[in-house]
Amino acid sequence: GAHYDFAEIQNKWLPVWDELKPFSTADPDDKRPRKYVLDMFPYPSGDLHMGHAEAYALGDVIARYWRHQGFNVLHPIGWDSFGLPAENAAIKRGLDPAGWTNDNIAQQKASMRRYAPSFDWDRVLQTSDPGYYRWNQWLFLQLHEKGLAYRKASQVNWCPFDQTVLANEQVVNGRCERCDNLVTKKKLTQWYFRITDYADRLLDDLNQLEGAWPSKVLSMQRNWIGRSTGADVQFAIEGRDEPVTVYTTRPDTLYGVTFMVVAPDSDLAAELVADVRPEVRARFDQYLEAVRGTTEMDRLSTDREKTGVFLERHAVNPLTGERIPIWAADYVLSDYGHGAIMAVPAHDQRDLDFARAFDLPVRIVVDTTQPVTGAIPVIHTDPVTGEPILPEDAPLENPSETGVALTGEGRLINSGPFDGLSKSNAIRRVTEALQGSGLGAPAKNFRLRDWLISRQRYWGTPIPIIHCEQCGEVRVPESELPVLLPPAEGLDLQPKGTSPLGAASDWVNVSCPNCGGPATRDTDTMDTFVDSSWYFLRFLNPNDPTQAFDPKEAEKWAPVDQYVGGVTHAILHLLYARFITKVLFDLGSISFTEPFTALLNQGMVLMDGSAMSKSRGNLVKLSEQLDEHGVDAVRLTMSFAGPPEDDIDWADVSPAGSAKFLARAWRVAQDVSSDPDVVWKTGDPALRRITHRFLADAPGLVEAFKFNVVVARLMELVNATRKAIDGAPGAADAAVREAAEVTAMALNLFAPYTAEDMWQKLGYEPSVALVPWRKADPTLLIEEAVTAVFQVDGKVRDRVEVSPKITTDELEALARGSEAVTRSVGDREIVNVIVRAPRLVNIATRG
Ligand code: ANZ
Ligand code: ZN
Repeated sequence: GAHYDFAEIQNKWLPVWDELKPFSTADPDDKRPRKYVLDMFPYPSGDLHMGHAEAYALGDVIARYWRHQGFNVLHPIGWDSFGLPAENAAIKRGLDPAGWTNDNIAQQKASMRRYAPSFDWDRVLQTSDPGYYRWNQWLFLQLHEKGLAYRKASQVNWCPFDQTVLANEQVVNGRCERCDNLVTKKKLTQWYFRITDYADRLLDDLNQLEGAWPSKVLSMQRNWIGRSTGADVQFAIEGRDEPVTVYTTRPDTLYGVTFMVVAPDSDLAAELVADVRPEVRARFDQYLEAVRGTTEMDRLSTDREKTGVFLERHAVNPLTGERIPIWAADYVLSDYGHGAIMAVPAHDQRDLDFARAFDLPVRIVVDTTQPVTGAIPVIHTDPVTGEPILPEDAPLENPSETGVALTGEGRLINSGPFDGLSKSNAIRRVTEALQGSGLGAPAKNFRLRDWLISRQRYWGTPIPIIHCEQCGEVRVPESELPVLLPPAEGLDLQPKGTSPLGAASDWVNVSCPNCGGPATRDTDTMDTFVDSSWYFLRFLNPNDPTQAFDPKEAEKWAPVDQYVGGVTHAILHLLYARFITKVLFDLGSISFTEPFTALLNQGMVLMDGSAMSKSRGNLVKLSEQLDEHGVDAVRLTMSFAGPPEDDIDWADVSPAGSAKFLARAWRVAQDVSSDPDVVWKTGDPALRRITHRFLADAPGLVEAFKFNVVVARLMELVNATRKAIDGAPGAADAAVREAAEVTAMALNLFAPYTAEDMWQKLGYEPSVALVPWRKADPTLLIEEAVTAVFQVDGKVRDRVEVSPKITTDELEALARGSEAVTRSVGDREIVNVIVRAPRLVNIATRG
């Protein structure tokens, strides 16, 4: 048409691309170097929304960019289609989760095709497909064989609303991540993956990602893994044969221990109260009851009032032989360290709060006013005179009075042979002393827990284990995979704490693969984070029925060069994918240890400053935006709104403005000479300089994710081209054509439909997406400069390169600022300054 009609352009090019498959990665003989650009795959929980639109627009800028740079770019898409959202929605509507899921996938797929990210549509996968989840089962078997998948009975996080177990990661501020109800505890036998075996590597390998992953994500991962180093120390217990081991990060404070605390919900506490006085026992039981209903967050909180029960039992300090009381208190957790601590109220805030609440002694063993070698002592100043108080004069304040524990550096006191040592030396020496007498050893602990992977829900991968009375846990032979989910029909999917699969008796009852005797299938399904922990490898051969992934293809494509997705997955998903990658490395299946070489977290799309939601009534529907403004305008708006990491407030951006710009760019192509064989060199140099500056700068800007700046520069280029068309040198000039071609090529990053249409108007075949990035001509990048001469009393004192457009004032300021000029003037008086911009300044002096 003669005017820009986005709908017409979309309808024209979509079938052409379907036919042409410009983003196919099927050719095994493709000689281009490779890049793997991956967007986090979506849950099919409804149609695509604005958040998807942002993520897929930004990821596509990167994928398209690398193609222009001559790379064979793998940019696949799939669906994370198992899990609670599908199941809950299916229950609510009385539908089969499979059918509901597939309908949503079909809808999302249609929307995605129209939205036109440069996906390779021949590599689609969905995790609820047996062809996919059988490899989850395969992976499970590998972990089981290595002892990395195991069952244990333990207190688990339990969501009473979803009636399901939650991983620690899915508990946010004591509430269920999905439904926001308070999480409680329940004792259940569950499947775990032994991710804690990999804690050190998961932590240490983060260093490799420094600079390539957002630093915020790196520190969230580090905190989550939470490595702490210290010592295990053994305390003898009166009336008990075995000592109790405690974990401490401060063995240097051992002389300051005044009591011991055990977690009320630990096995140790249960044993210690087994034969105490009935009154104590009763008090303890009552306390335990209350503790059971308290969240971990509250238990660890420092501002909560301390509670506890004295057990009327005693421990013995291994170094001093001192007898100390044993208490049970909820600020000690049963599943960290050994579930028991040595309490040092003078130097630990929670111990101090507890000691003050129950009137227990406080003994200072580190003088925190003493300077330590290597550390700069804090100089206190007298509040009245302002005079410095020398360190040795600073008062050592008593924590039992101030309520503030002394946690800083210092030197040991009241610690027998260790007196005078600095904290760090003392930590080493006390640990050595304990080790020498067999009463302790260096130790470390992690905040990270093993990954709880079993769920008592229907819509997930069945765990490929058969329970046999004779043989115990038996792995389903690989040849019998997949263990198919039984049909949902006839099963009650309502959550009730046991898996709905248990009711599928034909499915559950099998003969043992080992002895042939009667046996039953495990009825739990896997956490969907298992599905997404390795999906990036399945894209390499998504339809291969013989293996999870082809190691040769992994060698070619993996790891992922650029991963793009929301910061909501900064801990869980990324940690699990990193773990499974290391397991696969150890199995010899892949040769790399980190799955995602670089990571970009896009911000959120907000509306009027807050997250969009149906309940808030501020939902902006993507489909309506696409109908109103067109795909390209919405995509361009996502890139132009600001740095990709920042949130976009849809109330503050203008897709209409984007559409206007696209029309303007499109009309440039329309107005340009139809002869593609012009000689660039003959073009107008001023316009060519703008074009080539853009060509030179854009790659660095894209690689630094400054997409908004690239768009702004593109707007500048289009404006300059329009000026050249409407005035001098006119539409027929070669520079105009060159600028239009560069615009079409670069616009492909942000607005592929418009770009393709422009490309055709300029006389070329599709697809513009495969055009090599035009080389910037270096001779056009040099800004012209002239040499200005600075004289003092007629003698040349300095020369500087300046712009030919420099103003008189600017040039004079430069001259007065010149060091050579200032030196030459000395302390004589300046009586006259003559400026002839851009070439000369003469300063006349007297005196
Ligand atoms: C004595 C001590 C003195 C401690 C002192 C600290 C300061 P991170 O860094 O998190 O590993 N602790 C050990 N096990 C615990 C548990 N199950 N529940 C609650 N607290 C526990 O913290 C380790 C420190 O937390 C340990 O070092 C212990 O207190 C406490 F001036 O031992 B410390
Ligand atoms: Zn058996």
